[in-house]
Amino acid sequence: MRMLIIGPPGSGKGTQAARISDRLGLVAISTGDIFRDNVRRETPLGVEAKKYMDAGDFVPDSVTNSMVRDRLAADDVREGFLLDGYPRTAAQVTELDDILRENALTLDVVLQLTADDDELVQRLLNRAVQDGRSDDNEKVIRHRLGLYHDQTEAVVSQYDERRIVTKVDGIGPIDEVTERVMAALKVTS
Ligand code: B4P
Repeated sequence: MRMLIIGPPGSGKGTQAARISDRLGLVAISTGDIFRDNVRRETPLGVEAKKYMDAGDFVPDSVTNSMVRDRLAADDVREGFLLDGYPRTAAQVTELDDILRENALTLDVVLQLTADDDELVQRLLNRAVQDGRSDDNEKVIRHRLGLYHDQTEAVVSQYDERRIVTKVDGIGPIDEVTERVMAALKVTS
């Protein structure tokens, strides 16, 4: 299966992506995780990305697209992948279409996780206490949510027109959300 997981910050993308990739044996690729790993290692990509991430802005498409292009050219994704956090802009959708066409791959499912803004802010403020992520403070969280509504919802609409979106309610205990995801993907345990 080749799938995307899309949702607002805090909706459980990273949380559920780890569980889905475990259960289905898919290679999970999170652009946020790749950026954070580069920030930690202080690579040139990390130094560039950190400026945007700390402000809650999208890392520029030029940087993000080439990173994803390289990753999707690797052999381990040919049998299936779960892309988490990409695409987030209309331009990234176009780029992903090109990358998949060049690698003779198609997309099967776009999983959309939903949750309301107040719940999302609360979850991310909790994560700030637990993990100390530099982009989890209320001002930056609200900015990230605004970007999701302004730009990434349009991405979901594009995939909706292709009839490949499966919507799952992300509210509730994490295990319950996982079961909803598996049911929506028609995977039996
Ligand atoms: P991401 O790493 O994608 O960060 P995120 O949107 O906050 O989601 P994440 O996956 O981490 O959180 P989750 O919902 O699982 O991106 C970070 C930054 O990287 C972006 O702001 C941007 O700057 C940059 N970036 C990434 N991709 C990019 C792209 N394509 N283009 C440009 N820039 C890009 O979980 C959140 C919290 O909620 C966790 O603490 C979790 O424990 C909790 N939680 C999850 N499910 C829950 C549940 N059911 N109930 C209660 N709590 C729950």
